[in-house]
Amino acid sequence: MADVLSQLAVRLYAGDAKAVAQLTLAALDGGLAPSEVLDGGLVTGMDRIGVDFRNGVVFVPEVLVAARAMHAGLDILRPLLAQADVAPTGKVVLGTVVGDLHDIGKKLVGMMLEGAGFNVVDLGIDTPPERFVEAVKNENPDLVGMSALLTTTMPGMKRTIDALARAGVRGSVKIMVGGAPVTQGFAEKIGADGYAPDAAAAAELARSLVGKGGWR
Ligand code: B1M
Repeated sequence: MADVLSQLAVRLYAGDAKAVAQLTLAALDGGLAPSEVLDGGLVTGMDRIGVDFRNGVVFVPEVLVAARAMHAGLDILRPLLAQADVAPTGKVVLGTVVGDLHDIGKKLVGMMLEGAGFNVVDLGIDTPPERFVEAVKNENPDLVGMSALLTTTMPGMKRTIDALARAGVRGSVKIMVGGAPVTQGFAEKIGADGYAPDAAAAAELARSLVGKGGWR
């Protein structure tokens, strides 16, 4: 069975959705628990692609194809995990800030977070502060993630943090920010809890912000 899991991670890395679905079913048929298939196969494969993406070994298209393959496995596991009551790593409300229409990087971050076991609520693009506030109140997440690709929309991150504070919910979430023009210094200046330069680092940061360590 260990062989099926390592095959699963390899085929996920290669973006072979059909094989990932077949191997996920084979692992379950072989008696593995859904959580073992998730951790030992899907998350392991996503971890590898995340690290290689960060190191410039693979690029955006490969990550997108691998994430699609991960979904082929997740679609099979999701109902079984829900039945088994396996707790996710945490819940993240994610969005591109107000005025900003860029979403490729944010989607990658969302996929890596899912790969790290998070339940992701994606608010999409051009997300005003009030939408983040509403989502925090309704979804009760552990984390809020904001993405900005324009220097002109970065102030939307600070406005969102201020709005969360005014609504009395700032203390209930950790806030992480990212996007090409965003820096660690900017994140500190606006009072975010963390900054990540890329999608793999975002998943690693999210895990540490919820107290679940870095990569497994
Ligand atoms: Co726009 N654009 N764009 N654009 N665009 C940039 C960002 C720009 C740098 C191009 C340039 O001039 N060289 C420039 C910004 C300049 C600046 O402000 N410094 C720019 C501009 C000016 C504009 C417009 C104003 C152009 C115009 O209309 N005159 C306009 C603005 C629209 C708006 O948002 N209101 C505009 C529009 C567009 C398109 C719609 C055409 C399209 C977006 C399509 C889409 O996203 N669906 C687009 C694109 C594609 C780009 C470039 C070419 C590529 C962005 C991208 O997807 N990168 C970009 C130039 C460039 O970056 N080379 C550019 C790939 C992606 C994987 O990387 O998004 O950085 P990235 O995400 C990374 C990290 O940043 C990080 O992880 C990701 C994965 O590693 N990350 C996070 C991202 N979010 C994170 C969140 C986290 C943690 C990490 O925690 C929550």
